[in-house]
Amino acid sequence: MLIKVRKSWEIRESQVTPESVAFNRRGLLKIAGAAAAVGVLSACDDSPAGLQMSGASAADAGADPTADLYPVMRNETYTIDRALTDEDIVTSYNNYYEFGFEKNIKAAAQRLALRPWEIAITGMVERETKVDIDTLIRAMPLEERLYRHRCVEAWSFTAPWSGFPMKALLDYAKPTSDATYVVMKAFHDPSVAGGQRQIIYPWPYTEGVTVAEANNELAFMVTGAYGKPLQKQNGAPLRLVLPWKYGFKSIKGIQEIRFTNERPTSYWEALASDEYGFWANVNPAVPHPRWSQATEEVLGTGTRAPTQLFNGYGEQVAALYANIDDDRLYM
Ligand SMILES: Nc1nc2c(c(=O)[nH]1)N[C@H]1C(S)=C(S)[C@@H](COP(=O)(O)O)O[C@H]1N2
Ligand SMILES: [Mo]
Repeated sequence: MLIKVRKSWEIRESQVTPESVAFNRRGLLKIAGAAAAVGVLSACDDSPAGLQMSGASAADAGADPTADLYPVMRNETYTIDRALTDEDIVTSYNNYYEFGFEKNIKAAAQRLALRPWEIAITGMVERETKVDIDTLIRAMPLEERLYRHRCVEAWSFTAPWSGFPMKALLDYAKPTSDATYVVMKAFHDPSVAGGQRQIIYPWPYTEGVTVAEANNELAFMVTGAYGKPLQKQNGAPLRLVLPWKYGFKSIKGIQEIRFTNERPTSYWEALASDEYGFWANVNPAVPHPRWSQATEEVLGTGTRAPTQLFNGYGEQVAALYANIDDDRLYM
């Protein structure tokens, strides 16, 4: 579906996702006067997504070069008290705004070529470098973890992710002692990602965490899911997963990892800082300005469940925030 630029009184929340509603209201209306005058602005002019399959590059038509690594050993420390969500749901109900503002971006995402793919390690590190994704994945200690995922839009799922602790990435990257934040940037290629042709969005998608959060045992760099290499719509070849934070922190399609001592402004924060903050820790007691966070729709079950503080991971992460004086830890 196209996202139309409506006058603010014409926007109906049921037609778009909450995150894109925020965008329409807070960002787009302010700065897209010219586009609005023309009438329609498409968030994804690749839609309907299914028409774009043939655009996939020959470069990655073959098998994933890391396929032999999967399945990886499960780390039983990270299990969950809920049933795993069906793979079909997790791989076809996605947020990936580069490819559109609806949940059905799976087909459009197939245009992204996954090889060659380099990860740039930049900023406050012993030595800035670029590493080929296959070299990096093969150098990392891969394992499987079962994690809950909680989107800020109040839906959730449980998935078996494969990947490596973010701490292992920091050991590899060797940040200097001055670095206090890790900033990650996604790929930027408007020729394959229709959403990125809307230049008023703050592309590339950017996210960041403190170095202390990155070193927390739960912070996980994901390269696979359901015992296979990660699919494009889930953020292949490399994404972050931070299970105690709202899902928008878990950036997909990473190409740059930058170490800095300045707190970054993330994508959603740039669009609507009064709705999406830097910390974004899950808390059922702190409502989003436009909806409650008390419960969540558990995908595939037809039921809602109570949301838990830190998405149930308080034991591992609460200490990170004990001495932080910021009343916006939970948005
Ligand atoms: N690059 C990028 N990463 C992203 C997003 C995005 O739009 N672009 N959406 C985020 C949001 S809002 C969520 S809920 C999760 C969804 O991950 P999934 O589609 O694998 O479930 O990805 C996050 N990572
Ligand atoms: Mo999300």
